Amino acid sequence: MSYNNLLFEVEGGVATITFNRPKALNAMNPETTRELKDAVTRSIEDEAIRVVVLTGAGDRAFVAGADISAMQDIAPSEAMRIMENGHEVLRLIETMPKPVIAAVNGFALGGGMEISLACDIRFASEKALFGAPEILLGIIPGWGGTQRLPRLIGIGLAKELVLGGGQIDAKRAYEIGLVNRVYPPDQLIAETNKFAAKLAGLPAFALKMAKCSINFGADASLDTANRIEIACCAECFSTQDQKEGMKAFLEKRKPAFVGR
Ligand code: CO8
Repeated sequence: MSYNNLLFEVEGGVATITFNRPKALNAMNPETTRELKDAVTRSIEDEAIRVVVLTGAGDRAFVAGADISAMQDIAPSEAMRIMENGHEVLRLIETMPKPVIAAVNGFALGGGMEISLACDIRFASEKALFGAPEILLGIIPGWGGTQRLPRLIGIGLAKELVLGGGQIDAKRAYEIGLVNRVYPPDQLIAETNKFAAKLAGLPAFALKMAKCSINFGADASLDTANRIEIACCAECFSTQDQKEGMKAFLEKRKPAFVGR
């Protein structure tokens, strides 16, 4: 599948998916959602891809939300379908067996912030702006914003953003734990790629198990979550990388991981 609204590049085990509708501040129309699902599926299936980076084209936006021009006159059933399609691809990103990093280079509003919330890690440019402006349009977040946002930053802060519809800058997003790191705009991609390359060199199966344990433990009781962790960690002992990692440590040398 070739893409009209995304760029898809792979280098050194890192796939970069770039939202590419800069004239509309990379707003997500239904075609972009379909393309994103395809690009994410490719990233899951291609063994050479170890890490995924999501970012936005241009210097203004990551994604300024769902495309409002495609929503104005739709029926509730069509709105539901758009939301279900969005949820499907965001859950795919969240649960895929490889790390996904959002490099938020500008506006991350509404559906744009929700996409970033489904990623494992968020790096932001000092120019990034986050918000849930749906309330100003007479709706509420529909791609997980009322669920993932409070889980990440807490119910009180999430309600401030969702009910108020305001925007926060990268500094505030960092203070409340919405983003992991903040960089000057011209360093965001280089720093993100540096971290992505580091992850691409780490044991792939252990990364998959770490993500799995955190994701599926998060909504479970502590006892159930601890059993999930035990099962995920035990599985790592089936890999060559576990043998190599421990052998290399004991031999005081750098490990040569093979990704299995
Ligand atoms: N949808 C469509 N077009 C957009 C969007 C958008 N979300 N955001 C920006 N654009 C377009 C503008 O219409 C404009 O196009 P044109 O040049 O043709 O007029 C172009 O991008 C540039 O935008 P502005 O001229 O407005 O630029 P400013 O610098 O003045 O403002 C803002 C930038 C503040 C980002 C402003 O564009 C804005 O407020 N955008 C809308 C943000 C928003 O409300 N996002 C949430 C949308 S709803 C949502 O995401 C819910 C998702 C899940 C529910 C799905 C339900 C079916």
